[in-house]
Amino acid sequence: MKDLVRQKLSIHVEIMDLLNEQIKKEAHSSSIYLAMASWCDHNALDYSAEFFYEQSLEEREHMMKIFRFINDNGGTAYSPEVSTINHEYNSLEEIFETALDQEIKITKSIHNIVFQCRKLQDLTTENFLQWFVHEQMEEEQTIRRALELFDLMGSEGLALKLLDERIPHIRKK
Ligand code: OFO
Repeated sequence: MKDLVRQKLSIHVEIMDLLNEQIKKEAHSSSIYLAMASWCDHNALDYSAEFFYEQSLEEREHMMKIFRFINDNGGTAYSPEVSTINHEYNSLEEIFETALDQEIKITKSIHNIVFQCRKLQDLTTENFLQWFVHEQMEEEQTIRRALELFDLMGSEGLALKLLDERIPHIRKK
């Protein structure tokens, strides 16, 4: 991008680059969750499959929010490439543990951009990212609620089926 155009951005140039990195991370999350939905579908865990289909869509929406924010503020958003998506899992519990790790990584990444915004006095982006800070807190809580179910109910045979039926209730309305 030409320097003059970059100087006209209402968001800081370094922050815009971090936001483009975040677009890739959100796209990656969306694809990871789609692979998880597929695994659940193949293992007849219908409610968990629905949860991850929805989660995948939400991550795409997060990606689009950032994408539009960059373009609306005079920057250039880059369409992300996504690679190396794991499709092999040993259990539903492993899937939710992996999902929690992924969300924690995303939370750290969002917090890092907020810290950089403060350093560079980019108040516009800091304000925009507050929604994501809150969203991440909720997403981590939701997945932790799923993991608690494994401790409470177990994960073999009928217990797994019953646990799967509880999955639609882990999101707070
Ligand atoms: Fe949960 O990752 Fe998006 O923000």
